[in-house]
Amino acid sequence: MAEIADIDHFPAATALQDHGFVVLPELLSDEELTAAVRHADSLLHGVGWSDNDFDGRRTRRVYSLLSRLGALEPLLTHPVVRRLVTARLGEVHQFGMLFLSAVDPGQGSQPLHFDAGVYPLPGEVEAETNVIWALDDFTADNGATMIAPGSHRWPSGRRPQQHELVPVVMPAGSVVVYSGRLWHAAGENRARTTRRALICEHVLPWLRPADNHTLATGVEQLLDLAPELRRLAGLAPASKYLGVVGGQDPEQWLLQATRSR
Ligand SMILES: O=C(O)CCC(=O)C(=O)O
Repeated sequence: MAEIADIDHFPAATALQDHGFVVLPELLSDEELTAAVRHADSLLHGVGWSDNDFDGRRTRRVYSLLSRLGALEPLLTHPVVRRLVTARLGEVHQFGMLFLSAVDPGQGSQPLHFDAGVYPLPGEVEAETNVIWALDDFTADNGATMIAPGSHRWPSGRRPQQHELVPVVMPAGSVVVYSGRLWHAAGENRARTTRRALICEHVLPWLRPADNHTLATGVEQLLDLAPELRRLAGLAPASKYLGVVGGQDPEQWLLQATRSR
């Protein structure tokens, strides 16, 4: 089983660097977890199974969450997770895909992959650091994410063998933070209950994120977000010359444009 780190006595950032993942157990209070699960359920309500083998034909997914974060917001801004992601990607980075994933009973294993595989970059570039929040207990039977520890350092083309995979077993309210180069997949759900998770990708600021947050969220709702989230949604320029609007910081530009309406 995947190692569970005690953040107080274990350098989580070093574990993430060395093993390609770190599990932080029970970061949420009971109240935060209950509220997050209730909100996740309201978003998942009425959503059908995905229509493709990768997302899972017995899996329900909700994408583009920024305009309806509700009680999921504290998970996206959790200080320990933010610190770890920042340690990997630097102060300025942005969200990749953000989604809820409810793996229902009968769902088989997801195809193995590493998330940063969408970017044609050399292996030594740490382009992406991702986060899976367990909204249910993750068990070896109910579809806990399967990971191949250390695979973030494997040469390109090496794929995990079955015996190299371990389930990320963790109680609800815990989180696994992992490198975008770590091989993994949602596990098979052989249990009778659903495994719900919030999955948050983070990528370097000069990459195109998997989701178009500006269009998906809408300008008015971007402005309603907390400044930290707004900038994670892509409003922070990567540099003085990359990601600007007419030479200006997009957030400042947007604030001025809406003020002068
Ligand atoms: O749900 C999970 O455990 C992992 C999902 C995943 O890796 C993905 O869809 O890219």
